[in-house]
Amino acid sequence: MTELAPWHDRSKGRHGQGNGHSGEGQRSPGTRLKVVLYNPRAVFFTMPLALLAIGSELDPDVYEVVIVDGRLDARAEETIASQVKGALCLGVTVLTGAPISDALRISRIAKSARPDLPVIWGGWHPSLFARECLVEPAVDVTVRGQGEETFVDIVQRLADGRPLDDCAGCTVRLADGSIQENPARALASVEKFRAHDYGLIPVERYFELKGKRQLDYISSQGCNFRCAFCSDPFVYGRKWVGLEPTRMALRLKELWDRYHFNDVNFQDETFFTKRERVDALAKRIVESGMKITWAATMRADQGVRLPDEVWERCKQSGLRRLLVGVESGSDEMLKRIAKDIKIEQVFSTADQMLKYGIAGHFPFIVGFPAESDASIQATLDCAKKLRSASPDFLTPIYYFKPYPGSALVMEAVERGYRLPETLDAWAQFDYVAGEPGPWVSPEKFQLIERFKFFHELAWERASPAKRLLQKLARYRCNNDAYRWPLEMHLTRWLVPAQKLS
Ligand code: B12
Ligand code: SF4
Repeated sequence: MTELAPWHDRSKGRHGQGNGHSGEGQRSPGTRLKVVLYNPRAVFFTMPLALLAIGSELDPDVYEVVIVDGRLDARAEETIASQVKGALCLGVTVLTGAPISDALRISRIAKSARPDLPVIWGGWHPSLFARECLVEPAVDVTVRGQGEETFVDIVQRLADGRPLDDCAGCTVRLADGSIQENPARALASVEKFRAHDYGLIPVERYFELKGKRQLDYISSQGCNFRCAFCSDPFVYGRKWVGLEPTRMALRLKELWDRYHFNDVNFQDETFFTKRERVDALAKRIVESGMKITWAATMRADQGVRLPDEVWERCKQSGLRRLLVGVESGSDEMLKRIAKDIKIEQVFSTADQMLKYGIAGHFPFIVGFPAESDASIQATLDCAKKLRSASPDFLTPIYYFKPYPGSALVMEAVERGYRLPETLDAWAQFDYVAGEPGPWVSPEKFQLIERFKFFHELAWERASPAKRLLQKLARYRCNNDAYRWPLEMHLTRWLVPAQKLS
């Protein structure tokens, strides 16, 4: 850095009081202070809810929030370089994997346009690697976990020229170049926060890119569970906070009147954590007269405990699809990964979904460290049983990848597994595609890939042209006969696989 920014040191005064700051980003009477936020490029067009959350929390009378989304703006570099002129700071949301390289690129561009600009990273990767992200000179501050209060605090301090070295919830590079991790900030109730201001983003553009009028909405943060492959317990400490249902239904109705969406995708980790909340929300949606469908996440144990009248009300209010993480078809493996569900609960929940005509997404993971062949086979059998129960039940199978911050990864690291060590290496880390970890043999990998292909084809709603192929696929699946997969090679040659991350 060419100049040490004022937030580094407590002894420096407010802007304009001889702190060496360039003066850009200060507020003159009648003008608002600009805060620029960036969402890195990604494959899907989910609305940038993290940026909506932190941007909406800033007082609109004082701050002008500009959200730039790399997925919407083909010239994001130029937009950022020009937007950061006169801005108070740049905030970037960062997921582990490919989004890191775009986040790095944009942060570096911003810094070269404005060397004095504070650049703040938040989101899942900085929450897991707060210190490591600060090795990058273009990043000045990282925010850990829930961001609303910490971001408001940071922005106000920057506006006042106050230092960040006692700002809870963030990690900062100090004036002497050392990195200081400030104490964590307690998880606040999401009810305290302002309603998300969708006016900060071009909602119609997201509808267009998604190809449907689907609103993304977040109704809670965190999760009470402890799955050993997931980073949520690490980031949110097994705590959960959710919006109160009556107010949420009113907010949704206001948004419906404004944007005329016909579907809501609740992006919560565990939407069904409090069944009374979901029940009340479903009732309010029905009473509001909104004509919508909705999709959300549910754990299999929650589905089993959900009374029939709540299933009924959810369906009536538009519930169309549930994502139920199964992870493994082996009860023994489920125990090992601390999923705290049983396979029989998955099937009971699936039965309820069939009964109420609700589609399902049941993701699985194979190739956990030292997973046995029998355990993998149990997963394939379970996926087959679910998938063949309905063409509306999808059973994607992913390979275990070491998600940072999870208990399984810490275990693997203790046993010698090496995680990427630099931000650039993390950026290369592909969670979804690519080779499985060292825990799946090449033969197993081949079998699983073939299984995935035939099993998907066997039970989909096939067009008449595909019926013959489908019959053949069913024969293969029913007999576990996956040798000489000519149909697979031919199809993949004609239709290359979609990129997922
Ligand atoms: C939508 C979503 C996506 C979208 C992202 C769209 C976008 N905006 O670019 C897409 C589909 C692209 C995606 C991709 C992936 N995702 Co995803 N995704 C989600 C999901 C469901 C919702 C995210 C969200 O908007 N949350 C709502 C906001 C309000 O919460 P938040 O993001 O946590 O933000 C808060 C704080 O983190 C913080 N914060 C966040 N950003 C910033 C920035 C600043 C400046 C500050 C100050 C604070 C701050 O403040 C916010 C408010 O409190 C989450 C689960 C969840 N419920 O969070 C998973 C989740 C984030 N994804 C995850 C994973 C694993 C993936 C994938 C690997 C694919 C997969 N298997 O799902 C890829 C990885 C990315 C890649 N390599 O491409 C993991 C986390 C992984 C990680 N370490 O980054 C999560 C937590 C799911 C899980 N439990 O496993 N994902
Ligand atoms: S996998 Fe789902 S239920 Fe398990 S800890 Fe993560 S968010 Fe919670």
